Amino acid sequence: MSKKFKHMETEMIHEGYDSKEMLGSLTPPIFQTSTFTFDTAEQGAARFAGEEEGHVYSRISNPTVQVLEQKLAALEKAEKGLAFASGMAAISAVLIALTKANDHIICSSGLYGCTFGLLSMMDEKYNIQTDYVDMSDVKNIEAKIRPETKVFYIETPINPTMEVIDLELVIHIARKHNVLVVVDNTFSTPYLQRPIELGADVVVHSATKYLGGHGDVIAGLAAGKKELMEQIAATTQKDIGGVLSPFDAWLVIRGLKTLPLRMDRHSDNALQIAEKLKQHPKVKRVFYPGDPDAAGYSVMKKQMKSGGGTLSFEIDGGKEEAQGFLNNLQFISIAVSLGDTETLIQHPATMTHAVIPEERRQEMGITDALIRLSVGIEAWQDIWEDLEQALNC
Ligand code: LCS
Repeated sequence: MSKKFKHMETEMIHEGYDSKEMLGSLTPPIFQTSTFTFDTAEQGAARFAGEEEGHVYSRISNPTVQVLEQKLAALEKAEKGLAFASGMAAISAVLIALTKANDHIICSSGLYGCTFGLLSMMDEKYNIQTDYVDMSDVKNIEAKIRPETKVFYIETPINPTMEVIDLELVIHIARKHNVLVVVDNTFSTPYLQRPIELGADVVVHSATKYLGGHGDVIAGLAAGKKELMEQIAATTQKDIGGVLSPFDAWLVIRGLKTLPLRMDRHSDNALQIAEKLKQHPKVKRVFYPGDPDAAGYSVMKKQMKSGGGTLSFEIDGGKEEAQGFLNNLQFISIAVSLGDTETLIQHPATMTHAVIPEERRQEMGITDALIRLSVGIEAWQDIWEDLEQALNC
């Protein structure tokens, strides 16, 4: 069902759900059931054969989860969405479905630590090799393309270095070489950036982050063309089975209603904090795509609504100084994850990206001095006050 609203703020709230179909319930009911009864044996057979529409079993489909899948498809301008038990369940289902043994993947020069872990495992088990490439130059990408190259896998902005990849450019190369493009849109959300409109084949999300937005759920999503998503649903989603529970889908649906409000505030706050950090003598470098002085600013302006709520910065010193600074904070929580209402801070080299071997981590720009800040929606002045006192300790 698509009501074709003109504005995303309205889509977030109304798409994918019709209260008239649910006894007038304003919010989607939570269908907390594992299975669905059939009127007759023949009806069960018809549903299994795909000859009759309807639910069978909640690992295959569930009405509450379906509302979220329809919402995501509408927001990402995709034909079909799928929900998973975590961002990693979504990413692994998509990448395993799109590749076979001995295929090749080209990835952005940085990415979330566990996605790096997944790609390393796929290499070890199935000889699916990944090249990590600086995608700012077309020549770097084309130099790595082989006949076995199946997928370009891109995070933009990249976790945690906040580098921005020019999607239009990379998608153009992919089309030329008949390669699929998968974009992890976790940091931007469809409110700020819609890769499928630019020609990407699949978008994946950790809905644990901004989409859920309240630090109370682990969830993943994927969206793309109907045929491709149906293939993923029928293979890796169904048979590996990392599906989302109805209650967790409901939490993400609730989170989505306020996503535009929260994202605007996250972005405004992050810009203020980036400006302040840049002026502090103990801060060596700040990485925030919304900063007009940032290397990726023009690409950000081209493909994103604003810079988003996450930034990183290098503190003067190394691991000891970074950890000391984190320990001096008073109300900002030391925690991984991002996109919550609360400001969260973490040390990627020893936390989210610790699984990446040191040499490669350095190549990715994840130094021991790098700190990642997920700027919450509190008053930015209070966030800055805490950061400043901790830097001055
Ligand atoms: N993609 C990105 C860009 C992520 O940052 C994460 C998690 C995932 C996928 C995986 O999602 P999950 O399975 O956790 O829902 N990133 C985390 C982070 O930076 N801190 O904690 C988790």
